[in-house]
Amino acid sequence: MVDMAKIEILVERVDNKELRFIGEKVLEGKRLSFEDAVKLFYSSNFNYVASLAEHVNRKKNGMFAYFVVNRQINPTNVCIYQCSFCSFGVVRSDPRAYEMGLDQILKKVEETYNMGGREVHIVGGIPPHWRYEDYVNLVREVKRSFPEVIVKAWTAVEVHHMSKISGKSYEEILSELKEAGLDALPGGGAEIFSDRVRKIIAPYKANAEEYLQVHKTAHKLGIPTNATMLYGHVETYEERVEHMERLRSLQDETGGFQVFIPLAYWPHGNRLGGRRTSSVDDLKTIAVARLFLDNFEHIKAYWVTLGERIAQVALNMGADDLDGTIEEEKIVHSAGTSSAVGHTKEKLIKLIRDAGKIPVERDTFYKPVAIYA
Ligand code: V47
Ligand code: SF4
Repeated sequence: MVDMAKIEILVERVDNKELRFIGEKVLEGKRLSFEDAVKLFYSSNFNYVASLAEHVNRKKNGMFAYFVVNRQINPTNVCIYQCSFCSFGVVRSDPRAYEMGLDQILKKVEETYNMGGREVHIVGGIPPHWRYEDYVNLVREVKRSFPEVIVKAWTAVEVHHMSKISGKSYEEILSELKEAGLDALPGGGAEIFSDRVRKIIAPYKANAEEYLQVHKTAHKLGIPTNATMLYGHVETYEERVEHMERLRSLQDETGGFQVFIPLAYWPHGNRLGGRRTSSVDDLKTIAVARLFLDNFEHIKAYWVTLGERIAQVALNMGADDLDGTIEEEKIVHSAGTSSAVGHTKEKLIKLIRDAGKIPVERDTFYKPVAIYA
């Protein structure tokens, strides 16, 4: 746990000139450069980086840490894109392929609603046979049946695909989805923006410019969105910072991002393979994100990819949010994560309290629903 009174002393006494310079910038509230963030990634002074990040987090969020009572629904795992890192998406003829009917989806939303759930997070594969109307109607039916539930649905990759199959612009599509009941866009599909990395891990789906353009259009229409970064595979530290820099620039323009979510790569059951990165790398990534993304209010420690214990530690190293109860996570579980598939609200409250923070149940837009002091 960081002793906040000692942060100035920590900066003053750090034995590396460059790190001291970065620390001084942080204490003065100045923006870090690309080079600063790369230096933090390469630094072996983990405690220093984490302490600075938690200093910034406490200035922004005090002792509060957020969670939401939500459910993830993945209507289908059939996907035409076959990204090499993904263990969830399969071709239609694969014996693991599934597709939920509307009744099944509505039943899941009803269960969530009856449990006091605030949010449904709906994303899936990109099936070859879905029409544009299928995406819009699903949102419409969920909202019509449960108007109080916040619908966070379809990644920028899905919106870009809708544009390809319908010939409509992002603006037309997002306006129609909004009219049907869409409240927010999740952050999935960003992966790593670098063309070099995308060629290896996701050559066919929406590219960086398209991802960012969808989010920019959503922000223009008043639809808040989240941003992710899948790290720990073939990317370099420089490519992670470049990714965050592009998000920071768009956030300067629009202010429409609510949270940044670093997603730790899990290597099982896919073509890319490799190994799971270290917990130190996970925590450093959270900390550098907190320090670099000065215009993002929230950094999520996604317990599904990090594991519950590292997510707890992250709440003291720059992160202020755990995501939610989720109920039924499929995407990262296909790739081998050892975390639970879902958690009760009580469990999330306990995880946050045991991390020394005050649990705040929130809605999708970070509006507090209850504080468990
Ligand atoms: O885009 C896929 C990632 C994402 C693997 O917006 C993998 O609030 C690790 O974006 N190892 C979907 N990750 C999940 C996502 C998300 C999750 C929670 C909250 C929000 C939000 C968004 O999962 C994909 C991809 O980046 N993913 N395969 C894997 N093997
Ligand atoms: Fe399909 Fe998404 Fe998996 Fe890529 S990451 S294969 S787009 S489900």
